[in-house]
Amino acid sequence: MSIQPEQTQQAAQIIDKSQSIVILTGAGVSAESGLATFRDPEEGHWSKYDPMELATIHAFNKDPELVTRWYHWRFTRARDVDPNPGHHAIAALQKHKSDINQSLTLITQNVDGLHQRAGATDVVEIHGTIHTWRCTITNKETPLRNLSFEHFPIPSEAGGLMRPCIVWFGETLPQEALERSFKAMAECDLFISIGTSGTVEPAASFILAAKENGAKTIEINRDPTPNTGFVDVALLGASGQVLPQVLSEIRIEI
Ligand code: BV8
Repeated sequence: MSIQPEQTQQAAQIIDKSQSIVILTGAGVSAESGLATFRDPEEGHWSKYDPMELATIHAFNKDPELVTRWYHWRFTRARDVDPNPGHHAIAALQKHKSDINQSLTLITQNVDGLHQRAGATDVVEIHGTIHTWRCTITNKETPLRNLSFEHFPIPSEAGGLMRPCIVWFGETLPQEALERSFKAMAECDLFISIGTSGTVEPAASFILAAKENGAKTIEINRDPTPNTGFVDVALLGASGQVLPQVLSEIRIEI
């Protein structure tokens, strides 16, 4: 089902008029960079593992070598790909809104760091980041680029192990990220959900909270989600193609 031009124009007009925007992104935004999403099948060696099983403290405690290898592989993938036009469009919109003294808060469920590499700033990483790891005993954090992968799992100086600073299923989200998210949602007049299946809580409920606070809602996603039926505008397509089209309607160049 292709997107009608009037839908793109309607989304562009809402974005142009909005003074305080929240964008929530998920793995779909990084798909056109070549990174697998959570619910699309992964090719190759890792296809036999379920991310929902591996992204848990239980899996790490049971087989720290396997989980460390999985995250090392995901880190090398994220390091070796580039942001796509969808990331650049979001960064360009954030800069445009900032230049005219309006606000755009970018909240991402992704841990790949591609938004920042595309120029986005103050990104709220509600599920943490793959680029920083911490000691399981002292919680001392170290950038992954400073760690050596001679051994899997990675021993820490304190005699524990290093784990990624990522929020695993069953773990609570970083307090500061949650506070920034709830404040932005309470104040926004537009909430845009991009590239997420809307299945992981509490992020999946953010769009509802914003809508209940009176914000307009836009979804840009390749497939329908549980939110598609109630958003003001649903653009079904690839974010790397749709976002530049929407921004070109309001003359924002990427
Ligand atoms: C919490 C880091 C409080 C890991 C992630 C039982 C016990 C404990 C908790 C729960 C429980 N039951 C339920 C829960 C809550 C649980 C949850 O929601 N589970 C779900 C699965 C039912 N949540 C939690 O555990 C959270 N913590 O609740 O703490 C607590 C604590 C204890 C007890 C109770 C409560 C923590 C959740 C965070 C987990 N960590 N990531 C890692 O990255 O390795 S979540 C993980 O899923 C990623 O962050 C990912 O981003 C996120 C959501 O997935 P999506 O991003 O949406 O990706 P997905 O593949 O699903 O969809 C991609 C979409 O893109 C698709 O719709 C596709 O159509 C679209 N797409 C594809 N290509 C494109 C595209 N769109 C546009 N353009 C394209 N080109």
